[in-house]
Amino acid sequence: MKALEGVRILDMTHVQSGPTCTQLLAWFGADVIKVERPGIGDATRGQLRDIPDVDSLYFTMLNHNKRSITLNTKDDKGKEIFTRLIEECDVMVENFAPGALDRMGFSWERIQQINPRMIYASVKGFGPGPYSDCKVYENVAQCAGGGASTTGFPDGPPLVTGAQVGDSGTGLNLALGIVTALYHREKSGKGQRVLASMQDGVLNLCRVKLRDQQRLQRGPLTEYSQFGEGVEFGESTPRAGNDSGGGQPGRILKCKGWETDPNAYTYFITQAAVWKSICDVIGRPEWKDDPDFATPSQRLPRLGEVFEAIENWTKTKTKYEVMEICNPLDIPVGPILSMKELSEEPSLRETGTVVEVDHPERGKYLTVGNPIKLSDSPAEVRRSPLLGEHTEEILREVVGFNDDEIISAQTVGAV
Ligand code: CAO
Repeated sequence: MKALEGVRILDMTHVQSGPTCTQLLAWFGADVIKVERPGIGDATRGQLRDIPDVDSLYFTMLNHNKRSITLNTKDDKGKEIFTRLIEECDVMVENFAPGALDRMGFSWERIQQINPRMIYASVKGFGPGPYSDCKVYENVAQCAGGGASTTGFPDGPPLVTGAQVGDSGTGLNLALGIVTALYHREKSGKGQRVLASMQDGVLNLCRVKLRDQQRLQRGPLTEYSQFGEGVEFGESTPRAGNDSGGGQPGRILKCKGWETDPNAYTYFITQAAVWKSICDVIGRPEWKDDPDFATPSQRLPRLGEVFEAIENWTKTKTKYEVMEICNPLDIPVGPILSMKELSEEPSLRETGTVVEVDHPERGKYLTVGNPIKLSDSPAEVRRSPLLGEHTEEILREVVGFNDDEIISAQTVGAV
């Protein structure tokens, strides 16, 4: 039995943030019923298509283990079916533009009347406040949540990151909110409203940058490279390039082959505890006792010189050789892995983090499996549903319709 078996989710999500949340719940065993507009479906089915007329990888990789019902929730008959689904489900999840469900006639008050045990969970771009009405996509959230202003190099423009911290990150927050509310319902018997805003989610992940904002008022941030370079600090947390976020200085350094391979780099952390080993490895044993380099505070103004010496060594090794030499000495390093390398890495296939899935229309493709592993509830990744693939099954099983009622709903275009 899976951890969330018996939990039924009414999934009104689309695009990325909401679907990542409900996909996770489905992997944990919940029955996720994805509601989509008849004939249209989730917009991502047709976005960034690599094969004509076949659900895109964008869609398939975000909607595994779900069932799909098509339902026009603006039509009278559709509203009646939707009401029955609210009665029968434990959780409703949505990430429409603000107010969309209210406009359909399903406000939180109405949902509570229909099913007081319902947990109603939403992703929105912003929480209550001046921007609560705005539509938001990933990069907007990264910019509004502090990610972009603190990413990039100090002399360059703000940058967004490839990690989808606004969408998938907020999806994770919402999933946690939902299981917490389910746990609370066990005791209270009542559902509740769960809201995860993308701005809040990104800011939460930028916590250390708000820490630095406050430290800045008491003096320069000595672990930032710009300190050693004599560049003055401004009023807000600056972009730190590839500086390590913590108190252990680190940078991305070139490795053998960097001239032709854009990912022949390693991250290298000069952790204080292993400084002497670092000096030996890079051929600078004299730095162990040099009053300019022996302690972390002596090194901080000279990080440029330190990392130049380390890079002169890493450039003679591949990123994997750097790992092989440094790991046994407890020197924290990490190769810069490309998507190609990650997709081919056998250990990720073995743990189910990278999974090959078979789809009836597109054939085999790779996806990222459940990043959270439960010992008694392993995730099995099943393909995403075709549009409306389970409409009749759900109308019969969950809504309780007979053949005539199904035909009648089809005839009026409600499903
Ligand atoms: N039956 C009938 N109508 C349906 C329906 C159904 N089954 N499913 C959706 N609709 C309707 C909605 O009710 C809405 O209609 P109204 O505008 O008349 O109320 C309409 O379809 C479109 O919904 P939307 O405004 O949410 O969609 P959009 O493509 O214009 O905006 C997005 C997309 C993501 C910008 C917006 O949904 C949003 O800001 N969501 C919240 C933040 C979020 O999750 N962003 C991350 C997205 S991933 O990058």
